[in-house]
Amino acid sequence: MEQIQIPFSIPMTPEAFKSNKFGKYNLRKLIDMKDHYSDKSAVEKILINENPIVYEFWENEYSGPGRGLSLGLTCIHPGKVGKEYYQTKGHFHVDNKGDEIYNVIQGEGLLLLYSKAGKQEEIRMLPGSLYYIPGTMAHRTVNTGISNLVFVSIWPPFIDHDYEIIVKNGFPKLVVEGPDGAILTENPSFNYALLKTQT
Ligand code: PAN
Ligand code: ZN
Repeated sequence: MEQIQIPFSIPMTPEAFKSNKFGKYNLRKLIDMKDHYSDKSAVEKILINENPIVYEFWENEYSGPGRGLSLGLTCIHPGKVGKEYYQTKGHFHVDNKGDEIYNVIQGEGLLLLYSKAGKQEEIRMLPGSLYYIPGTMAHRTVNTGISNLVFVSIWPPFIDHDYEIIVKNGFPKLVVEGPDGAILTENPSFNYALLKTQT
């Protein structure tokens, strides 16, 4: 990929990242996400007629001299699979290395976090707020609103993402539609014991 000249500036919008071909583009449609929803029959039902975009993100890995920073932008579309809201796959940073910062630009959502040591947290995401994610905690974002959830992320370069344990085990909490909006429920398939075998 072409090295971006620094210094630079770019508007924090999906349109700007798209039109500037800024970073590597990743598209996640429902078919790619089918193992990440607990209601498998709801997934299959939607896929009979369509394969909607769940989220897209751009990643610009710094590869210049010295100690740079990588950055990206994520746009999660609004929507639900059964009662579960559209969400990212979520991942650990390999070797627990590399903290990360998210800055919400638009929309509303929830940031789900947990560590292999048993710590877990769920934080509301609102425009204008910044979120510090320790490298030890898996993180997933969920769009609980009716418009796109857009956020910028910044991380030290070349962090590898581990998605495998999340596919097997999910997150401790599910985010589902309640009578007055999003609520958190326990994920019945989540098993901390499975994590003990991981480093
Ligand atoms: C983010 C995520 C992005 C997409 O840039 O990679 O929001 O989520 P998934 O990677 O879980 O599909 C980040 O946390 N980078 O480290
Ligand atoms: Zn991350």
